[in-house]
Amino acid sequence: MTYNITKVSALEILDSRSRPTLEVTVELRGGVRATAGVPSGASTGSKEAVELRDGGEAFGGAGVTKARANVEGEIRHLLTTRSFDSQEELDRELIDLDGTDNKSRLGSNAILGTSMAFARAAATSESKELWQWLDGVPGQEHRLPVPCLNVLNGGEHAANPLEFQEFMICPLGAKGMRHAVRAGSEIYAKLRSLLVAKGETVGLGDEGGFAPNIATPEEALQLLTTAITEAGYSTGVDGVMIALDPAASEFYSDGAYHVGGEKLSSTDMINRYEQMVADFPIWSIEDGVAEDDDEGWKAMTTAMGEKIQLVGDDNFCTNPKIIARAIDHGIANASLIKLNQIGTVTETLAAMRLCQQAGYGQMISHRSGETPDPFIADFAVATGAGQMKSGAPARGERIAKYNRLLEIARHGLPYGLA
Ligand code: 2PG
Ligand code: MG
Repeated sequence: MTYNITKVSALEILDSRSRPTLEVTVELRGGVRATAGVPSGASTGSKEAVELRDGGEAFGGAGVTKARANVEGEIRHLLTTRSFDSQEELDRELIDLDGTDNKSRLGSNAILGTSMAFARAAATSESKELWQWLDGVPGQEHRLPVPCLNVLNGGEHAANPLEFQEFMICPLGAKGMRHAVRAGSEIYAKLRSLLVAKGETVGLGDEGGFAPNIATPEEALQLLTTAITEAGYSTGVDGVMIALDPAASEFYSDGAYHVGGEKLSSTDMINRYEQMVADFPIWSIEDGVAEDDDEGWKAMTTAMGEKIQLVGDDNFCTNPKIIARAIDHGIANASLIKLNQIGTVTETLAAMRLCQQAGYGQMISHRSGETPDPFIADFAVATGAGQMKSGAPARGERIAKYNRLLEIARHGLPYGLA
């Protein structure tokens, strides 16, 4: 198949946190046109591909008009003056055009928006669903992911005292997508009524989860476990489990973890997690220790890696080179997968293939700043990752992804972790 691109444009739009982001549109010869929205994070890893922001007065410096100009300048010129045979060819050309290691010249936002919009346009031009068109991961069949629903928010995503960023419920044992979403929604509603009964606020964090005035992770875990059982679900791999993303880099300073007023060493922190796993139905912990605490990562993997999933996010940045090194060093046993951390569809797939070969799990992820674009839902199905986090079962930009999975589920694909 050869793709001829006739038009490329970009627009500065707002993300779900009211910060500017890019929307890119690609049109193919024949008139098929597709658009993609670029996500953006708050608790970012230091080695993520670089979003180009304008600086200056407008939007507190967060504008993306320079990135927009790059799409409508150099990128448009590249895309409309030759043809492409594949996503990979297009992405490689974009990477070469940028010429830096971290996409800082043209901007990862400009490059990713183009990469995603092309994928969608190409799929549409062949009358395929995006998940059917996208390349996958050899050894992983098309499948519907377990939704990991972030129902309690803290850290950088909320103004409450809770240091841990995300408390997710994961219906591992659901019969299918519809049951999983229903469980998520019912537990979310139960959690809300438990908070109201305690006289807590039910204001929401950036990812749509509640952000009550809770001080310790254990209190949050207790609440969540109560919500699961009172909503009528069992805990366990046949029922609903909990996943955490403490995003520990954000509460790590001066060589210590600052949690609920306490100062913990790496070893203390890991012991604390082991106690949490003993007391609560936790099956996955992401970024349990800080991005640059390599010794902590190794110790945590040795202590807990046989029992639960340990996901690298801030330390991995969906970067195949970094993940390869981590695998060699026995760090984590799964990777978070965020397209905008690395900046093209092709490199994201490369990161996942590497994980698959090493027996590492892959959790597809949204960002705290999102648009209604459900791209990651299709991407999760295409790659057979088996798990995807997209925030709470509330707020338009979060449910766009879950609702898209409900749509895809009508094709009768298998559900859950492989
Ligand atoms: C994370 C993400 C998404 P952010 O840490 O995993 O939940 O947060 O997009 O703010 O980096
Ligand atoms: Mg994270």
